[in-house]
Amino acid sequence: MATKKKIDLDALFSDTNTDFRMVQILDQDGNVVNPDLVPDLSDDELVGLMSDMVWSRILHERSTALNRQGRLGFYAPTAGQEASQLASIKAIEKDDVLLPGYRDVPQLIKHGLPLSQAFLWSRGHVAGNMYPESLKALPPQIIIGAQYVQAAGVALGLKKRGKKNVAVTYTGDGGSSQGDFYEGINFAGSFNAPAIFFIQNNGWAISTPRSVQTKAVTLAQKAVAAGIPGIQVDGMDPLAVYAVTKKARDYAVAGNGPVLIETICYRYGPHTLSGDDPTRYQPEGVQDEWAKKDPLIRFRKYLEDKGLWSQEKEEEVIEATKEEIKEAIKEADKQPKQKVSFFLNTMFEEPTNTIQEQIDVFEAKESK
Ligand SMILES: Cc1ncc(C[n+]2csc(CCOP(=O)(O)OP(=O)(O)O)c2C)c(N)n1
Repeated sequence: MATKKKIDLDALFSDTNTDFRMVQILDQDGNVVNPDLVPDLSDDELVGLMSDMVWSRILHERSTALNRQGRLGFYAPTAGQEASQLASIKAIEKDDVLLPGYRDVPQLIKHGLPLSQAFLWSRGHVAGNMYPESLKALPPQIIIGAQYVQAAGVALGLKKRGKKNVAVTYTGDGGSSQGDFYEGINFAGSFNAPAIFFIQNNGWAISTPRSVQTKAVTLAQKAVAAGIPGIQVDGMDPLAVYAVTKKARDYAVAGNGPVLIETICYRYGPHTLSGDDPTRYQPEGVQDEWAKKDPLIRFRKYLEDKGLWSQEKEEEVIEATKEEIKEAIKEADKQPKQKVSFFLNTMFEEPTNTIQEQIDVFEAKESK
């Protein structure tokens, strides 16, 4: 039997990389399979990462329930993608600029958006988009792929201002077929702009399976045409996602240009809660297969073996998260109902003539 070649991260970050093997550190049973790549995280940081993933799973469960009760609006499920989302944002600094997609609300909250505002965004309330000065992020993008072009621009801006920061953006496997995707990675590559582009490959773009998304064997290899590193990582493995993101950040901040990262992951349940039914397009048993690779299961096992995690600790995090959600909903409920005139008034610093006309019409209606 041929001996398996060891993965060398430095070689993968070479811009002539043609090795797109999936980087994995923890297998699905929580065993370390690539000891050389284990990131240098303290016990507290490891516990913090697990806590963030548990927090996100509970946020997902509560958001689903609140949506069903009519207390939230738009919601795109995140369960299954915790390692891809929370471990990547953990490797990002507060002054890095985040450009999320609609499924990336957990990263946005961890980057500094108050949870109550995330709920307002879900309800379509403009107040959900009024960010604190300290939050370096744009609101979640619904137009798939569009944030890639914006991220290239933001990254170039950071570079021109001499900042040691990166722009970070996420799209899905479907988004990686958009024109904006190619324009974004190409532009950022041309200008050596410090961007980290994530493709969270969860296997489906609504009902379109990955198999018909592209003939390319991996999505990471799309980086080759842009002349930038493309890395495929196990998106159910928090340690691998963290290690690769950290390395990508160091690489970009050092002036080498952007990196494309494909995380292989899965979303449990529907695309959004707006009527999608995955049982109509996903073969039976797929979800059960992915459940065995669950990021929480493998990381729990890894931390328990180290004596860093327990059932009691997990219960504590769950209770604290539920309390945090309860308080945030109360806070969101305090926001006055959105008037159309308020919405229009926040579109431009100075309303255009036609917007002003509409503001006048709605103000007159609203004052009755
Ligand atoms: C430009 C554009 N075309 C179509 C849509 C409708 N749409 C919303 S989500 C989606 C699928 C996206 O799938 P993927 O990029 O794989 O991300 P996922 O939702 O799986 O995270 C589509 C086609 C859109 N929002 N924007």
